Amino acid sequence: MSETYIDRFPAEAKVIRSAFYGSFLALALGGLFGIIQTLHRTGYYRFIPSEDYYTVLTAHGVFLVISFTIFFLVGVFTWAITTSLDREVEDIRFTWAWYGLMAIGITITGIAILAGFTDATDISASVLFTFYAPLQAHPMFYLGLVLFVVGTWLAGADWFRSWLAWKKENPDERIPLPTFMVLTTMIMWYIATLGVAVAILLFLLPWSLGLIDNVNPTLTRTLFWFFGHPVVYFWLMPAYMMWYIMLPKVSGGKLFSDPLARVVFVLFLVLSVPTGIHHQYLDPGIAEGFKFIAMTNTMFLLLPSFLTAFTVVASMEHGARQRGGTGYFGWLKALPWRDPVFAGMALAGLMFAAAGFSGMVNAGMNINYLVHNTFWVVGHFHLTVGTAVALTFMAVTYWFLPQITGKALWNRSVGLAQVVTWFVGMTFMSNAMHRAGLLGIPRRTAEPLYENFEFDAAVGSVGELQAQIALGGLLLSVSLLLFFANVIGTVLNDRSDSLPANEYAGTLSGPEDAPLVLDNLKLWTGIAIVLVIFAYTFPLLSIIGRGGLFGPDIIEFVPISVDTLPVVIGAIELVVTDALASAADTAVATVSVVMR
Ligand code: HAS
Ligand code: CU
Repeated sequence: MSETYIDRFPAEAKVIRSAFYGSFLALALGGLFGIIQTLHRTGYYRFIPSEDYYTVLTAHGVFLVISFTIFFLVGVFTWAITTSLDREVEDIRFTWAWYGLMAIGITITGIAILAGFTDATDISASVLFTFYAPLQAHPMFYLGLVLFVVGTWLAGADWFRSWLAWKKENPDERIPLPTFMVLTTMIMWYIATLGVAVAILLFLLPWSLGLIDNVNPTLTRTLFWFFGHPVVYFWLMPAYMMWYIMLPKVSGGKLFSDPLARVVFVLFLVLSVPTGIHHQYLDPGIAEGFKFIAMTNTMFLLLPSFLTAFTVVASMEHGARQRGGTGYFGWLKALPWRDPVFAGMALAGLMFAAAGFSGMVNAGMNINYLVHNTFWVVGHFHLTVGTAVALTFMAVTYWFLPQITGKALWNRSVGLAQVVTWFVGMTFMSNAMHRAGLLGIPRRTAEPLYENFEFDAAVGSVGELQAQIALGGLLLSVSLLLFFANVIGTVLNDRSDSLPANEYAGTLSGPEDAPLVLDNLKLWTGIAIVLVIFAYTFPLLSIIGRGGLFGPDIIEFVPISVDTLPVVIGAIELVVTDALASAADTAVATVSVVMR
């Protein structure tokens, strides 16, 4: 491989470009709404009526976490599949079809949201990206989301198809790592989106169309979070993919361990879904025992991120030492900090270490009561999806754009300034948001400082926190302007013939060191499904039993736990006995084989 991506795959480069441009358009719109609401909430500059705040917040959320992230990642995944299998897509018309479906879907949803700003039509969808009932959106909002998600399903089918075709020709080869990452992520996504598909198709859309009178809000919320937690890994896993296959290369070295990377993606596949109830610790209609199970699963789910921190930093250190770095920490200086691709990803990783910390706080059932629905949570997700993911995507854009356009990056220094500004802006904004949350300042409102109520800051003051949040928001906006200047400058450049080749990092310990079972996708899918069944069957049955399939929700008063707990304990007993029995069987069988 010594050619650029566009030389080798001109047709696919076109689709990826369209996906990226769609993604950047969403980023621009989402960013614009972001600065409007930062200035509004902090009281620095208000020009929208507070009634429009929910519309702004919905647009900010949906455009950024649904359109920006997912359009970008389908581009990256198409690149990863074609590059690592060294194979064109099976049918480029099919690829365009899923892209088209996604684009049409999100346009319909977007129009439904933006129509909320005008009284000229009844259409509106100010329901936030979580679209909890009883907030109701115009049917267009849900319909657009359905089309968008079906588009992503077809995209997954496209990538599976490529892999199966490749496998037929290479029956004895290991799945190339980037392809492995795409496939495991997509299986996770198929399982996760079942929850939101049921919530929309069975309940929210018919309700919004007037076909049914009620929904059960606890049920639709639970189905939302069935999807809403794993969706965060749908954003994260492509960023992790770039940390595994691109960061070591730009650091000047190789990936420390391919087998560990596979383990990480398998763990995400298996554990991402049965944890969603950790967003509902404060929901009354769910028994404490079920919340406890979700918490336990969440704590296990920290493992793949800890493994990632280890593997990725070890790979960076290897790169730094290849570049002449020495000492316990001195090697850090040998890293290519002036390269925006490297600096952006490394700073995103650094931020994610802090994000993981606030995630662990969220995940603790008892500490969650302190931070839930406060500004703390907003701080948390601006470090995760807003930095670990978004900053990684912006940084790798500086590598991808030349590959898919054949044009040199407009300006590397502007790129470097952009990633640093993002990091600094987010440091101000997120840190202050976390602190504001600890004071009890709520999220999701235009008027966070209630009248006749004093928020007591232990250190500093509420005014100082507001100032930091506004300053952070401004820096983020500047960073976005720099980003778009670079994208536009690059697109307007002439074609260049001195671009680097389309390559990703080699490995120190390669796939030959990974046990074969890791590539057994059927096995991991099976385990993932079983875990989901365990984590969700009883909570869902109990929610439906109490509130009815179509509402009207909570009939009894809360808290509930006593009557559902024996069922759970009974079920656990059954499973454990079963597991022990089959473990014993396997042991006997293995021993007899070994003895023979
Ligand atoms: Fe979260 C709420 C728990 C990760 C996103 N999360 C949210 C919401 C969003 C979100 C959007 O348990 C709000 C939803 C809403 O609107 O209500 N989250 C966790 C946990 C993790 C976690 C345990 N979240 C994410 C990621 C997200 C994301 C990733 C997006 C991409 N989160 C929660 C909980 C809530 C929640 C509760 C509900 C709160 C409530 O009450 O409402 C874990 O996955 C985190 C694990 C991470 C680590 C860090 C490992 C460190 C690494 C860095 C390596 C360093 C490098 C660089 C590479 C353990 C990998 C080195 C550089 C050098 C220079 C050396
Ligand atoms: Cu979560």
